[in-house]
Amino acid sequence: MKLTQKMQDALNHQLNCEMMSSYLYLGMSNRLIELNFVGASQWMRMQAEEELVHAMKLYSYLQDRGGRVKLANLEATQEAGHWNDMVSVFKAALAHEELISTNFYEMVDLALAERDHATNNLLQWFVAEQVEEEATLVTLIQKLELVGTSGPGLFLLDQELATRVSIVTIQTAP
Ligand code: OFO
Repeated sequence: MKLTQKMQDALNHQLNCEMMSSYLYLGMSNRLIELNFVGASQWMRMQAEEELVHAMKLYSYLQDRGGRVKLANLEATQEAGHWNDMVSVFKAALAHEELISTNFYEMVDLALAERDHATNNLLQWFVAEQVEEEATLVTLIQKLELVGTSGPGLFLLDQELATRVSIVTIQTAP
């Protein structure tokens, strides 16, 4: 069964949203370095890498189903300068993930309406992933609110965030 044009458009839109998520988190990672949170910056960089994996899942799926991949331009985030502390960065990330979750719910509605069970199956992986991503961010924000502006507390939390490892190996060395 071929993908409908509507479903192809939705998958391409989401593929580009995942690329944009990666770009957004890379900008956040950079901002966290400017704020001297090396661990949180590392955590966010790993998140940026993970979003690329999500994008590639959609990319491969479109190709596997005989669809046409359409890549869009990426826009740099305008808000970087407004994130003046760690908690506002993570709150912005949570707000972004909530939007992404809404996208997936709408795509599931479309897949069910079209009786496209293969796409629905793929989307269920993303729906579960979104639950995990939102829960992780909510927990982090709760910890940050608990710590407040305490220097030693923020230092320890930053160290904890530094332990996140990559799920992909992106070679940056020559
Ligand atoms: Fe791809 O999970 Fe975040 O956006």
